[in-house]
Amino acid sequence: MKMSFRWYGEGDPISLEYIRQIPGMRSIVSAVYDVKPGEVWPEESILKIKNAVEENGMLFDIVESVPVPEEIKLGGKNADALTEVYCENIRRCAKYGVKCITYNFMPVFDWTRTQLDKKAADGSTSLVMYWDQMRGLDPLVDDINLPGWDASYTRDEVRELIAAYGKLGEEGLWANLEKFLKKIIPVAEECGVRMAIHPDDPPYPIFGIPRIITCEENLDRFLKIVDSPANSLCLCTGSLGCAASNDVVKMVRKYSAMDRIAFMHIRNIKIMDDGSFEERAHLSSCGSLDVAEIVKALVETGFDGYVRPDHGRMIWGETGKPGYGLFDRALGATYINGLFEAYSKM
Ligand SMILES: [Mn+2]
Repeated sequence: MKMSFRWYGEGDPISLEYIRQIPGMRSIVSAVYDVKPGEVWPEESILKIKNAVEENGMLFDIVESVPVPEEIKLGGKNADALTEVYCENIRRCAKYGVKCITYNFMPVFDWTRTQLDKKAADGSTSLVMYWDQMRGLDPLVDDINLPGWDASYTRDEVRELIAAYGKLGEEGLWANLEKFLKKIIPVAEECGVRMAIHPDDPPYPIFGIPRIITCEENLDRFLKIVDSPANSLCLCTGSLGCAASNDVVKMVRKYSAMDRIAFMHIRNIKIMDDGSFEERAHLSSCGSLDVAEIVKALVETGFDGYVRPDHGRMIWGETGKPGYGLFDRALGATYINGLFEAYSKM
């Protein structure tokens, strides 16, 4: 297991000097943030991250994310040219030592939450999605501005995108994903990179927008499209786990035994009776997921990929990027390290 920590580059209020002090921290998960999706990453930007990370005694060998432009997901007229750019970014990352690249195939918006700073009884805050805050919203009518959604789109652009995805449907999205994978995976294989797709978060359709990386049946289908370790999963326990129908421990055991998990995002969530969910501390007893059983499954299947503590709560008065403070993610890393050490020695 390779422990890692996400770092948002020089603009991140959490410094590499602090991250390196978390026991067992091996790798930094980062990306080039000064170019738009669909553009080639300047080599000097990749090298700059690598140098900063190595000066702090860690490795920059995992990227999250190289974003997939909407036009690729929609199969637009520039999809082929943009896929070429994507392949070039894989080659460039590999040139500077990157071994794993995470991405997602979520239409329009990445993760969806209704509040980023919900206060818990202990005074900590975390991200939540409450259905009573979601219901009744219609993105084709309302001026929706949920936290975490790309604010750079105008309301008309959002409407057009949602309409286009509605027309495309799930099977259309699968077809565009297949086309994309068949181009990028051979390139990844050639450069020794494992591509790791992040599941949809949450793993069900929202506002009628299709979502496909959601459940065991669909992950099986995804992995069969290109049957290669270069075509792998970023198994995010918190994303898959907020659908109660997903047996996350079973999925971890199965895909790790198949050597098709390149990257683990480990965090805990609490599912409420109506399907709403709250992000919680990593400890099994704090949420709906048995994090100990998840790590046990990884150890017993000889997991050798990357792990990072995913979102944390905001605690001890820390402010900053919701989900990405230092303190609770450091606690998460330490807890996960403890579980790995314990199960490895049993
Ligand atoms: Mn995740």
